[in-house]
Amino acid sequence: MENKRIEAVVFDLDGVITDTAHFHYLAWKQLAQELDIVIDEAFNERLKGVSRMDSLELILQEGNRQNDFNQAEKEEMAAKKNAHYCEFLKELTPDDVLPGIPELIAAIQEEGIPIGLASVSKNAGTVLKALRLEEAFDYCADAAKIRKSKPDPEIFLTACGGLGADPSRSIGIEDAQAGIEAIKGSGMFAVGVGESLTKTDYKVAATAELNWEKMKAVYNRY
Ligand code: B16
Ligand code: MG
Repeated sequence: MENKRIEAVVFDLDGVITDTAHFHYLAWKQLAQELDIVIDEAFNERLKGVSRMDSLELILQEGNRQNDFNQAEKEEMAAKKNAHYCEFLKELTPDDVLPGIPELIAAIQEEGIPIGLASVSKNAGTVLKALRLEEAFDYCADAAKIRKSKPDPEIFLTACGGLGADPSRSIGIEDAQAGIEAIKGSGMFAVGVGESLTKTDYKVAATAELNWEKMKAVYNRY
């Protein structure tokens, strides 16, 4: 069977390239404690792929404090959380790239397929730098310019646009359900990392199982 053309592969960052979710969690937990709001790791699952301000809203709702603060106070709280988070990022090294990712990137590069990043994190550049992966990405969507959080397809469409790729001939890789919905909404082929994900076109349990040849075989049958 003839291979179908792949015009781009677009990666999510947190949960696919590296596990910064735990740092986000610790930083939010610290802020939540100051507000007398209790959050746990199960709640943190709901924050994956959700922007900083939207995450804050979810946390305030969790503590029934959504009407207690004005916009300026909310921005101050979000900045405080980000300062905690940036402290954790100082610990990040290339050893924190998730298993299987360097091999996958190398295999895609070998075929000359452009690689993009679709992270809603405004710290994505800092994270890629700490992982020494900035060179691997041909285009990173700028989180500051994205108006709608995942599950809206905007960030994946922006990444494909930046790479000059047709979304219907491109692959997106995500670990969050909101991210999978965003990929599908953009018309791309959705690769999911995580057993519990639904609506994926191809799913693996962990990044170590992300095999380029297998992924292409499923894409070709799609
Ligand atoms: P920041 P992704 C997302 O990254 C995280 O999953 C999410 O928990 C976080 O709130 C969001 O980035 C914004 O991050 O506060 O650094 O701008 O999964 O889209 O790579
Ligand atoms: Mg993610």
